[in-house]
Amino acid sequence: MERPYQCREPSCDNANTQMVSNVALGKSAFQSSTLESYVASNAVDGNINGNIGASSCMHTEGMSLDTYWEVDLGGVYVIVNVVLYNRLDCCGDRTRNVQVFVGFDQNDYVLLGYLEGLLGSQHTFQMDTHTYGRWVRITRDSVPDEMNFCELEVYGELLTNDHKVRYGQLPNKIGVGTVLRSVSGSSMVDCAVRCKTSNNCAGFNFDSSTLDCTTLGTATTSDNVQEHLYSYHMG
Ligand SMILES: [Ca+2]
Repeated sequence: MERPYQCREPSCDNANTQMVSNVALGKSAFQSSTLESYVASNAVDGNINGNIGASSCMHTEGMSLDTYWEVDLGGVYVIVNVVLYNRLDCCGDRTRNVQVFVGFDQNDYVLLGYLEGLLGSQHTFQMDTHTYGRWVRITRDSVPDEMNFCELEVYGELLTNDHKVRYGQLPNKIGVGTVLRSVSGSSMVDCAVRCKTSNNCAGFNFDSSTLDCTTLGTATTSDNVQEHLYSYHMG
């Protein structure tokens, strides 16, 4: 299944005709515990059948606030949205207050999606512009119960040089790299702190007219490191 990719970076004016695919399909998945044969990989097997009897749902064991499920996409992707398909034969109310974390690694998770209350049969978590990551983790806020859902799809495409933007123009130096996050309503000091306290941030851009703060960083690709000389640009 493919869906339109909404590219919003300056460097990809012609990219809106591109299609993205489910990059979680068949990837390595893990969960905090497993009930019987309902392993983590059941949620990335391409089958959205919501009946637990179809052996295509994941299921953790035991009541715990620390329950999680996660998938390693195997590379850094531009993530457009995440679609979660619930268990339908019973127990769908366990899938509530769902949190979607995205990270470059398992120590770098950032909460980027949240749905308060019941999920229903399925839900699409739209990611903000400049969402990059390799790992996607599902948890729930304050739900001390077993977790069971039947499929998780991550729509995106592999991060390449085509996604990188030019920024931080200083005399004789132009930085070329990836945007980590872009938030509005910031101050220059807040923007600097945001970068300093963020993993992978190598620089930032603060636009004093729009108050937009953009943090910039390295991507874990095999690109020539010399292309990623970052600089600070006080817009
Ligand atoms: Ca499945």
